[in-house]
Amino acid sequence: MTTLRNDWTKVEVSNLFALPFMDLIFRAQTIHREFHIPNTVQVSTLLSIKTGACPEDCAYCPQSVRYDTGLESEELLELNTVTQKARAAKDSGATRFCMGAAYRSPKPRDLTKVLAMIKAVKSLGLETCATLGMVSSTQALELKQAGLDYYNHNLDTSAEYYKEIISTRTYQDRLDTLQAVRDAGMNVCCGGIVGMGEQAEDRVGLLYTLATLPEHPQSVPINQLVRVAGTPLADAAALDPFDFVRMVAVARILMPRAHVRLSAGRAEMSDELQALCFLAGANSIFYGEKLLTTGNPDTAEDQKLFERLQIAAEPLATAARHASAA
Ligand code: SAM
Ligand code: DTB
Ligand code: SF4
Repeated sequence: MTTLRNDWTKVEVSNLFALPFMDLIFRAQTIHREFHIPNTVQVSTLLSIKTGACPEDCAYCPQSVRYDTGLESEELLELNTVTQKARAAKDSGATRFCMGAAYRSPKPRDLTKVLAMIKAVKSLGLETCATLGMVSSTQALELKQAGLDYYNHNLDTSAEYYKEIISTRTYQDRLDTLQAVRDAGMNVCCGGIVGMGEQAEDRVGLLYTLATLPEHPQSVPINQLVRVAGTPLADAAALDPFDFVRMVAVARILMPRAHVRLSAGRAEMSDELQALCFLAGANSIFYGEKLLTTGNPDTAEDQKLFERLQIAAEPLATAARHASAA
């Protein structure tokens, strides 16, 4: 019996990364089967509800106003557009709909509109997720009351490397938002990005911080950097794919109950590499031809991959700690 632990040390995390690859994968898959239904993957669809012109300076992000990435900005979408997209996502097999906005933090007028979107998406029988930047305790409670099941807010990297990536808000700001979300009783979706030029110790540091939060995030997205021309990280060195798999496996071992999402970067991954990620304990994906602003595999391609691997989409709400009423 594996027990859930929040007292991991950095040395223990580092030792997991140092395991021979096959031992690491074996251990991750063993724990995976203790806590999750095998051959099942949770399916989420993303929609950018407000695109670009973001005041923050996240070095990886095509939506920052500071970098010329050729991206066209878009105001907050109309409610109708969002419900249409959510219905389409449900019809094509998604069970969770994640709405992303390029905000530092939502302004009251915008939040009111987003609350209406959450209510509408929830009423379609989908799980709801939003990522709107920093939120206060009051805002988190408003989101929860509107029916938000998950709030996504990533730590992105280790506390030490963070300063190299973002200067416009601190690691502590991020931890404060995560606390507000937890205290409001929502499920926390929090992970990071690999391939930003970080050292091995920064990957250790990120997973250590996630696994020693007062409660493990219910959802842990592991993103491979999408290198977008015009961003400071456009020319970051390519990642060794096995290092990405190691990241998934260690996340699985440290946070056994969490859904670990094989997140951004799938468009550049082979089917075999994705299968290895599932073997290492990934059990959630973004589904649909677009992430927020960059590409994702076609739905038909993903359906074929699931068929070839005999993977089934996870039924609604098996993951939620706090399933809010529709
Ligand atoms: N503006 C909000 C915020 O930053 O909290 C929400 C949207 S933001 C785009 C959500 C997350 O997307 C970021 O925290 C980051 O982890 C991820 N992301 C953004 N650009 C990415 C890229 N080029 N490659 C991989 N992940 C990326
Ligand atoms: C997460 O961890 N990854 C998603 C979601 N949460 C919001 C975003 C990935 C964005 C990739 C770059 C883009 O499409 O703009
Ligand atoms: Fe803005 Fe979020 Fe992109 Fe940072 S990651 S620039 S906060 S949209």
